[in-house]
Amino acid sequence: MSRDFGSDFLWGAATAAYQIEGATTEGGRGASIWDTFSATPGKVLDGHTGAVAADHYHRMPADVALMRDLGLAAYRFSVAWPRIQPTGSGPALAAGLDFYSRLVDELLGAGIEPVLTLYHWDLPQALEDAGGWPARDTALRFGEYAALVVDALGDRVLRWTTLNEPWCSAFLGYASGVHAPGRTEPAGALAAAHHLNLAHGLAGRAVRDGLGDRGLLSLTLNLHVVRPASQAPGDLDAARRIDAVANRIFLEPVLDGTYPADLLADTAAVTDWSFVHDGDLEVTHTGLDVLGVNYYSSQEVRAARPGEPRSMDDGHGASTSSPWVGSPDVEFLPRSGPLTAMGWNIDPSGMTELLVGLHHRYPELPLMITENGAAFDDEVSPDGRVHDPRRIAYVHDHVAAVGDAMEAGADVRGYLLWSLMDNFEWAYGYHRRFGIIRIDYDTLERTWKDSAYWYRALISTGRLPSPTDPGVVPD
Ligand code: IFM
Repeated sequence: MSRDFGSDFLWGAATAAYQIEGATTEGGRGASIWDTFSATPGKVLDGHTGAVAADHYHRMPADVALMRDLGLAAYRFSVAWPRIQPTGSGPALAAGLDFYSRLVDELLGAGIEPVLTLYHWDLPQALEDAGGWPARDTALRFGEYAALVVDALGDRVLRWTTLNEPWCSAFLGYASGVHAPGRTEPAGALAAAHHLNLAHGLAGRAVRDGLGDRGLLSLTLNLHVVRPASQAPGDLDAARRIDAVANRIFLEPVLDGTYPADLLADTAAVTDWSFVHDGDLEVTHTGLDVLGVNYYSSQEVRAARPGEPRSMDDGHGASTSSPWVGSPDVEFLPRSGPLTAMGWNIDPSGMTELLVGLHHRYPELPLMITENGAAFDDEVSPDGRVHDPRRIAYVHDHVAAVGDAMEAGADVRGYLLWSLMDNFEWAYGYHRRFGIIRIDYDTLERTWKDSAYWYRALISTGRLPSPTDPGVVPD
């Protein structure tokens, strides 16, 4: 018997503005840090940028029709802040709001629930020029921006996510510098993390003020499943440190109204945390109606062995500056087993472990998988189809792992696959394909991969098909 997820379970797919929209100079849109970063030689593989991406800005109605054909019940997208406020402050631009308003109307017309993310990494460049996320003012501006979007779309959108993966914004953006804006300032990265938490709180207030009990407030985190290489005290401490600076640095201010004491101790040599002002933790402590969980792979860490070469296979790109602020002696062990095109290991048990762990720590908290999926080097076959059995197997095994967590008590409300379509994969440009729909970047043609037919079969029944079940494929 295949597993039945029930009729209330929300099946969908996810994307993000800069990764698919293109049209970066249209509708009055201002520049974002990713426009600047990707235009800087050496920052993105082969100099790729989001200028055209999947051209979703111009093809939106057809893309929503495609989602309807897939049978999606929900679609997670992000709003590009610089389309709404080109310089990150001031009144909303009508053209920007209009694009997302039309998207929401198309989705609702197709029977698809919009799941809106306010920030998926495209900070207006003008705000970066004024200090970026290490500057407190950026959080205040984000609260204002959130209120503008809530005001325009809150009559139709009920599911609001403030931030996507603030760990990446803070630590890849400001510590290792492999993401925009590419700064390498460990103390600034910790300040950025706090200001992102504050921004979440301010935007959360805007959502609650605008929608009251109708709205569902969420935050999406890329929580790290970090296992110690052994039970030796040093290795256990390595895992604890990474858990603090990757996971608890966001979970606790939002769900408990505190910062972890061990995190403050681990990072005391880097900063005194004086950027946390009186009253801030009341703002960050919003509680959540649902926590968004992004999970792709797991990691193994240990205390660095003096005199031995140090491995830093953390899956977040090479840099001479570590994203692991306050943890200079932690080593990330090389990954084993079949890897995805990102070099990430495939570990569905990590999904179950993560969800069950969250359930034990926060028993009342509903969870939603807001991203899970895999990049592989897909090819178009001579038959014109894209056969991607490894992606199907990956999604199959991870959805099963979600089911295992639910059986163990975790309150998981839905699964949003990353990604609906191939897109701009940040520092890797278009060289990594996560979509279940293939994008031909020369013609911008959309082609269903085998995984799209398979996922449609899953959605239409709410039951997990065998990974070898092709679904209903047209001749
Ligand atoms: O493409 C990204 C997405 O923007 C954020 N989460 C991880 C995905 C795959 O790397």
